[in-house]
Amino acid sequence: MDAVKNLDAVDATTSFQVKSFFDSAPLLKDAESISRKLTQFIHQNASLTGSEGPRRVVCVTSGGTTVPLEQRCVRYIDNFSSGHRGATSTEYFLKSGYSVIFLYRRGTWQPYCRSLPDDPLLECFKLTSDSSIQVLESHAEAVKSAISGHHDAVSGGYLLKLPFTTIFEYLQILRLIATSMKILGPNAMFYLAAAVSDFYVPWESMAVHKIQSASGPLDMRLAQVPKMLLVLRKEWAPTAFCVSFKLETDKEILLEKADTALKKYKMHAVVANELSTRKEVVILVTESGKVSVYRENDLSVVESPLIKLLVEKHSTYIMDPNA
Ligand code: 9Z3
Repeated sequence: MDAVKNLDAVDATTSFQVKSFFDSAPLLKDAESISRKLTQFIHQNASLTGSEGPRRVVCVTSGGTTVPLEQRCVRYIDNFSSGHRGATSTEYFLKSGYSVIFLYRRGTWQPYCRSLPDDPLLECFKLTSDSSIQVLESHAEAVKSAISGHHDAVSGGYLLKLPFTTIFEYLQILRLIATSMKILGPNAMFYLAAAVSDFYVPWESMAVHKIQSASGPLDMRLAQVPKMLLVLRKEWAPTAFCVSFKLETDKEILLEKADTALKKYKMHAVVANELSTRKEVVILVTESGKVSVYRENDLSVVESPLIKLLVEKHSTYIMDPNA
């Protein structure tokens, strides 16, 4: 019955494009080890119950995906995202009692590391005269809170971190996560803050070796990345609470685009943000309307009130997923 309903939801063209994308993507390295870690993490968390009911698990995606231009990749197209939104949101979800699967772009911001300088190893530590390592007093608090926050979350089994670089890795891992999270029913959430490429070069039509410049300007046709949000919502994780993000640089079209995403991809909420003000304000778009969410002051972050609101919306959803 479910399978019939699902086929109805995703049209044949999208299904075909999605299948071709995955069939032609380069094999995911470590797929077995990722699946093993996911199964263990999800089963362990599924067996935990707190005062609010079964423990909730959120998949937070963070950072931008790359699109390789060559199979032995020298050049690639990138999508802007520092990963600050995803890393900060992860901390607030953990604080709210969620467990987090953090799917992040290698080299981007990490949870609990926001107060550390750019090069923590070289800037926070010094060698003493007897060649032991010491934390500089100026960074001691930031280092302590990063180590203890991160250690508590990981060793407690509440935070699983999975890295990606390319669009191929991102979507293959997202599919593994989503299908593994099915057993959590409405206690699962997706918070899709990663900046995902809209266009890509299909693996089979990609140059194998470094593209040569001797032959003059480069003409290149990029294929469209199939719309995975609807597939996630309808097939991979049909009972999860799904939040996607809409990023624009032109604020005139932002809300209209967010509304379209909400309806077209059947999201439970869309977080609309403008590039230049993304750290100060976001707009939460749901079926019941639009709410502007501001950070409280220059020292606080917008993720604090945003996650609070989303946790409330998720609670309402858990009580009646079909409402
Ligand atoms: C976002 O809109 C995120 O809020 C940001 C966060 C990437 C702006 P930072 O990582 O920035 O803190 O530097 N993410 C989604 C961006 C995106 O690609 N959305 C697609 C779109 O707008 C839909 S999946 O079309």
